[in-house]
Amino acid sequence: MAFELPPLPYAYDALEPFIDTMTMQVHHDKHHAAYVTNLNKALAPHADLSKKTVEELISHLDTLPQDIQTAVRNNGGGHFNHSLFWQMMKKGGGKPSGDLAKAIDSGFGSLSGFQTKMTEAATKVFGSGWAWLLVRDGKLVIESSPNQDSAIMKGLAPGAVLLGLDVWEHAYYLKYQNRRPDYIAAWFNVVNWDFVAERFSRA
Ligand code: MN3
Repeated sequence: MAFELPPLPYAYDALEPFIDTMTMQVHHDKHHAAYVTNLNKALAPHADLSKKTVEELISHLDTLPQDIQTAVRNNGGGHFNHSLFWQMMKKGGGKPSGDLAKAIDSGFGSLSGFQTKMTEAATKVFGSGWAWLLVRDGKLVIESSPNQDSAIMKGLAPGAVLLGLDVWEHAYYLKYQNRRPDYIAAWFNVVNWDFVAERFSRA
């Protein structure tokens, strides 16, 4: 079974004015689609790997045939990250509630303290990459990764990935050009906190 591009869980214009329609179209239909296509291409000669999930593949990169490790890292990582990313956003966003809100307050002082730290991590990514909210050793932590790397490539459980912010230029350049900080500030308006809370409760 080849991997497939999951449909966007809302309309292309749902995140306006924070994330523009054209960016969503190109990001989902072209960039994410290309990760899926290239992942399938890399796996095609390896029928024995066809039953694995993308999480299984990228959690054990060093067990894969050496000639496809880089392709699976980049494109499997891209597929895993973006499949989550679309669900991590929604129109209207909202606020963290319940146990997640408590954990954010105790970990970062407040929601605004969290936003400051997340903004710092996302701003500091040099070139292409992501900022992440993760559960590590039972605590909320903010980290960043280059390219399409994920913490699950280094042993973190997939469910411990709570929230991710894509700071590749393709995620914002059409609307924000070089103003990554403006994109980051806008993105907080569309964070799907219900989705994050649900992942947190299971992590
Ligand atoms: Mn992207």
